[in-house]
Amino acid sequence: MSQSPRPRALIVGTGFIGPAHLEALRRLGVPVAGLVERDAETAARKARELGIERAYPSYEAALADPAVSVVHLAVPNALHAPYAEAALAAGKHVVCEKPLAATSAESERLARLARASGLVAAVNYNLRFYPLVREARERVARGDIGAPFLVHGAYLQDWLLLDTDWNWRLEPAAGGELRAVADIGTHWLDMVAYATGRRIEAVFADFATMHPVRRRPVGPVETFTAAGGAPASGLAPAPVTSEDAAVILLRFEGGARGSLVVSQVSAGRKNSLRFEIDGSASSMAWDSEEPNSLWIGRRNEPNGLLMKDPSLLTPAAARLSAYPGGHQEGYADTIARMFAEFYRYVEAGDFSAPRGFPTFDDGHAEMLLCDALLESSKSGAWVAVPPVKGGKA
Ligand code: SOE
Repeated sequence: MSQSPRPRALIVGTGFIGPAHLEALRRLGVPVAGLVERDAETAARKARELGIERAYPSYEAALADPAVSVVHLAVPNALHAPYAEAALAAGKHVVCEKPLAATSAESERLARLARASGLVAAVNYNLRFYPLVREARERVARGDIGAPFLVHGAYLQDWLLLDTDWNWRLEPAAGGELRAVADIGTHWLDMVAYATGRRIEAVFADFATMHPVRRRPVGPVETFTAAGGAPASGLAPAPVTSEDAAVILLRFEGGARGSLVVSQVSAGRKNSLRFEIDGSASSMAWDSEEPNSLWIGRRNEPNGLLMKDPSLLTPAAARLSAYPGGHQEGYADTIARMFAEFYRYVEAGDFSAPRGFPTFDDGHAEMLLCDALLESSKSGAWVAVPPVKGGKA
């Protein structure tokens, strides 16, 4: 019996995260049709470096190729909406980096278009795919911790600590009006809503910009590049309007309260996402820099530390562990697991089935949260977060 060919992927953008998409696709055996970069020359160079067969001269040329069936968008945030819309219009499935769009008006439109398209559209909140994050979700759902009381934690980085640190994310035209909150805060918010199974209904936010004026290198800088002194091209003063950090209070559906500190200026915290969920029966805590253990807090018995070992996990979490216990899995594995779920779904072909990956609706939900956070930071008051209207995109 002949099998239908596997869907072929297109990678758009090869900065920090595009190569991570490529690595995950290769690990899953998904064929990559080619890549698109900001210009034909860069595309040809990157294709050579990454061992990709084809460099398309433009995004339009790639979308016109019937060999491409899934578009991976790893481009600056401002391009997500126009590029995702063009991909859907060309009949391609989409995996878009987060945040889904630069504004909630754009993400609302994308979610609507995705729903109407009959295609499959995902937003890469890959961190949900850590086995022990899934384990936390399963344990909350089966009642292990009782009623969630408190959800608290932080997402801290230090790669924008110095006033000479620069990246496109600092430019509202490329990154959007919000920065630390949209870039990493939404990962945390998505993760805890997913882990608790509870929507965030209201927020109170205090945003801070530690460097209102930075010294910007003349020329582009990749994400996570350390300053290491002035570049040969020189530095120019540049005003910054987006937040370096935020302190946030949360109210979850069902009554749980929460708090979150987001920062891209916390020395020594390279990429530290931590959360704790305290329930009426027990607590759980997880840290992305030690992702293969889940702390379990108990009142009348010794506390526990659950190591990632598929033989000890719930079936849903065990399925996300590619290796046996003691074999460390991390960030890159979450992307592979997320794409595995996405491509399994695309290949199964029943698009009315529930989707086990974050959809454009989930991406839009994060944009509505960002709006509420921004409004609260301006008004100094609690702001309600509206639910996503419609269905599952
Ligand atoms: C930069 O802050 C960044 O690369 C984010 O854009 C990613 O989503 C996060 O995983 C790591 O940090």
